[in-house]
Amino acid sequence: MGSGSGLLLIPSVNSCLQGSGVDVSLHLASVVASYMLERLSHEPGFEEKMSSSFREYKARRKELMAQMEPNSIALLAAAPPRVRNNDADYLYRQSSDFYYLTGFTEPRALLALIPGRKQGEVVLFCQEKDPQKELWDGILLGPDAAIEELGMDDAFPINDIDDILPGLIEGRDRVYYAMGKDDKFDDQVMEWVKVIRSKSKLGGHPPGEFLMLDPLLHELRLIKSKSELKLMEQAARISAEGHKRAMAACRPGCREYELEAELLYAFKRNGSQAPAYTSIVAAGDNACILHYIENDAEIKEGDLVLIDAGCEYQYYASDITRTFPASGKFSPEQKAIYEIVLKAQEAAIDAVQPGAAWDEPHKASVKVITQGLVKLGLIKGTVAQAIKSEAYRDFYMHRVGHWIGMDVHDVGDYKIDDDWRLMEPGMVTTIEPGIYIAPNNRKVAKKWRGIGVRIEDDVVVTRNGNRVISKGIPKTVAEIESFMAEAAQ
Ligand SMILES: [Mn+2]
Repeated sequence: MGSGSGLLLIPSVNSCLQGSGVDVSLHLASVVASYMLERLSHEPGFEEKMSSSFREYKARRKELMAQMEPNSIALLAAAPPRVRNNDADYLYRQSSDFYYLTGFTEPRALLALIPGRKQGEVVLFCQEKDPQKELWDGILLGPDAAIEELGMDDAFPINDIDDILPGLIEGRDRVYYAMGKDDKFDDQVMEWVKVIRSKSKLGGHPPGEFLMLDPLLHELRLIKSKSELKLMEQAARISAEGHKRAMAACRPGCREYELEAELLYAFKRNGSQAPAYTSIVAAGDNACILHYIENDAEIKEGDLVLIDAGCEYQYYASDITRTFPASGKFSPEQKAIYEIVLKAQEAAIDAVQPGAAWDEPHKASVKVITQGLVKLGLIKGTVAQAIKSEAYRDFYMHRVGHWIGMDVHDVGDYKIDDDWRLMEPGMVTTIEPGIYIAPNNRKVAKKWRGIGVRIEDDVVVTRNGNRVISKGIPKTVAEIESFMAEAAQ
């Protein structure tokens, strides 16, 4: 990095351009970009942060390559941009797998990992520098800088890929890629293989085996490093802020989307790029619809409001649910159901332990929920019978949680062969039991109908037990009621 204050850069370069006749705005774009980089580089910890993440991506590629079969190549494509309507795209988001191995956020790129290749094992194809395109769409890294800044052994323009990649595949026995996920990419890989095949009479050697890349890569992603956990903690902190804002802003008579706006404000305001998934803000009966996302109903006095929302922060997700009374005070029935779900969540969190089977937290939640519902008379018979007959499923129809990481429903198997896998330090799971009493459930007294409660937190498996990273949001009945009373003043 250059020395001195970045602020001085702009006037001096501007004066150089005077009378040169070149497109000033174009130059200005790249000047501003280097100015931003210059400024960032003076922030404390920048160099260290850059080099430590650089090392981490490199270590991940090494680890993956070490697990690949001999004489193989792995191909990973960047996520394609997606059209929303006409010529407007959805906000671009890099594929988690691709980002995990590169830290590279541009579309139209492909990573090839070729263990043992003497001229370089890690090869990137990406968009070339293009001043005209960059003026419209932003700065591109380009192959030359990719070698330096991403630690690639080699990099080529993506437009040359059809000429170069078949040569890299040729002679390799096996190709790893994400088969069957993207038709276009599947076709593309086969096109490259065809090119090699067409030359086979001349001694070309096409690969004989195609393997899923996912199992190897996703096992790596399942165990989070310290720096990944830091990002997940930051995502959870921001989401917690959003949940508190929404809870504090809730008044009977307002609309669900007004609370969603509070969440989104907190996310963006704190540097999150986007929600990790579409937020659920469900009042009253809507809370019994598991994936309710309309978020446009009026919130009424006496409703419970269920909010399931979490932001993504630097490619890491959070996923948090809180349920609270619109008026700030639980009715006796709402409170009774809420207390059961809370107890179930506590039991399930306690069951998150290294060496415990993935199913243990779910079983713990089923037990507490069934006990509670039997006690309230919502389920008939004994607890043991009701667990066996799965009577609880009328009220609790989903599992207690899922892996969370770069994807909100993160990668990684839940079973190994036919057995639930054992939890290990560095795995992160949500714990989110719920009870939903359908508004039209005629088997229960009317006063219970339409109550929907879910409580969800993000939990890390540690060496000695677990750690909840979604902290600081009111959760007990007393905490919620006093928080809302205070906010109402
Ligand atoms: Mn979840």
